[in-house]
Amino acid sequence: MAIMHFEAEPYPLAFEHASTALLMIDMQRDFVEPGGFGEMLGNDVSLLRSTIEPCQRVLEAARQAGITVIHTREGHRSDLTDAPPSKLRRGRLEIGIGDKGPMGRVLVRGEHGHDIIPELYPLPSEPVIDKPGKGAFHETDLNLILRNRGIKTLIVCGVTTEVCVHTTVREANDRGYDCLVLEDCVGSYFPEFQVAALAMIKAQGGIFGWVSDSARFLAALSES
Ligand code: C5J
Repeated sequence: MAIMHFEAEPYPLAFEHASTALLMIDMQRDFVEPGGFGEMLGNDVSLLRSTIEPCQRVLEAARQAGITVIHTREGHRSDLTDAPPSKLRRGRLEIGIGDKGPMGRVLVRGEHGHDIIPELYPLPSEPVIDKPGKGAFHETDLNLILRNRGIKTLIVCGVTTEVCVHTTVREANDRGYDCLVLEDCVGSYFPEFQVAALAMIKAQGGIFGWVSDSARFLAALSES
């Protein structure tokens, strides 16, 4: 198949369908939906919800184009044995990881709030990576799946930009993947972090990767 290009900053990124994967990071109810854990902590979830529609368009286009789609969820075993004590203590929260929250036990696998929002729900054929950390490579089989499929380029969407998206992009970068982050498909509760996190990725000639948007992603796919 021909080599195509995504228009992006700091410069266009070459890609082939077969070696490209869409990574949808942590689009979970507890982070994104009103009434979830994120909102309970005082965050404005509308800043994250603005990503849903562009993510839907990107997800649909990737599926149509036959691009590998992989979803991630941050969360833990119900006995919390995979949660570092430091993570459980962090924040000194009254209701934190493993406690009964507004949508079930917070960030525990199998709970309502832990699952992916219906608008972006994975197809049965799409791998879902359950990750105990912020980065999607940490203590998961994501790298194995990507290598087995011959993936070299990652299109990255999801939440939150400066936490799980950034950590994953940095991990991917060190493992030799090219990452393209779609700026309207990643969201932060903190507008200033959104701006800074995206700037960091494309700075210094693309030190962690490339930044583009859903319109340019869709345009590149429609030309291919
Ligand atoms: C956070 C995430 N923010 N998915 N998780 O704790 O970014």
